[in-house]
Order: sequence, then C-alpha cells, then structure tokens
Amino acid sequence: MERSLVLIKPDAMERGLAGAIIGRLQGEGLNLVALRMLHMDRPLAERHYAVHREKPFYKDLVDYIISTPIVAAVLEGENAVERIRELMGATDPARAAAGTIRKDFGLDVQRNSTHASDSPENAEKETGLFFKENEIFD
Ligand code: IDP
Ligand code: MG
Repeated sequence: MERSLVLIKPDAMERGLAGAIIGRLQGEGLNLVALRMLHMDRPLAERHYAVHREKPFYKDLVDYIISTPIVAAVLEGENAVERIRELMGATDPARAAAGTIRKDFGLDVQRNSTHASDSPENAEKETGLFFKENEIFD
C-alpha cells in the first residue's frame, strides 16, 4: 500500500470544491486516511515548495498557497502516487487530459486546484509536513 499527500489549493477552496475533489479520488478506490484544514504559514509553504526555490514562479506560488486556508489529505491505495497524478492531470489545466481534475476544475498553470506528491519518497516527506503519524489512520 502506498500513500500520497493531496492539497486542495486556494482556487478550489474559494469555489467550494474540496469535497468534490476528494470525492473523486475516493470514487476511484483511493482510501482517505488523513484529513485536515489549515492556513499554511510562509515557512511551511517554503518547505513544501523548497524544490522550486530557484524557479521564477516560486515567490508567487508561495504567496498563492498561503492566500486562503487549504485542505490537506492523505490518500492510500496500490500505486497511489502515480494513480493520483494521473487523475489530476498535467500541471497546466489547458494541457491536462479530458476528465482529469485539473482539466475540469483548474483555472491556470498556478491556480490548478490541487497538489499531489510526485514520488513515494516525496509523499512521505510531504505527509510529514502536515500530519503526525498518529493522525493517519488505517
Ligand atoms: P505539479 O503540481 O504538477 O507537480 P510542479 O512543477 O511541481 O507541478 O509545480 C508546483 C506548482 O507550481 C504547480 O502545481 C503550479 O501551481 C505552480 N507552477 C508550476 N509551473 C508554473 C509556471 O510556469 N507558472 C506559474 N506557476 C507554476
Ligand atoms: Mg510537483
């Protein structure tokens, strides 16, 4: 069994889409094992997006992710990381495949509604930023 960290980003929160997006993932057989609503502070956002520190969009991205409360979730299933990335679609909603979450809900390349871990190693690291081990259920 594999776990992935999913964030419902501010653009989706503002449009009341958290339940719809998590529901889609559950509908695909992924098991919700942790859930939390929080307003990320800048240090947490900077740690979460540390790999993008040198990118031109980094500062905007951090400002955006801390602009409203978000929902963080851990979903579990076989091959969960890859399956969730597929269900979310490409980073840019305009390039995302039909039927993906970002195609259906994303607004633009930054405001693309969701984050999902891109490897099992990163899933473990990212999950640790948002949840204690005893907040994740079997
Ligand atoms: P991912 O979310 O599909 O893994 P990453 O390349 O890891 O995409 O980028 C992290 C986040 O940074 C994206 O989800 C998006 O919100 C934002 N982002 C990525 N590329 C751009 C860009 O070219 N312009 C503005 N924001 C971007
Ligand atoms: Mg990424």
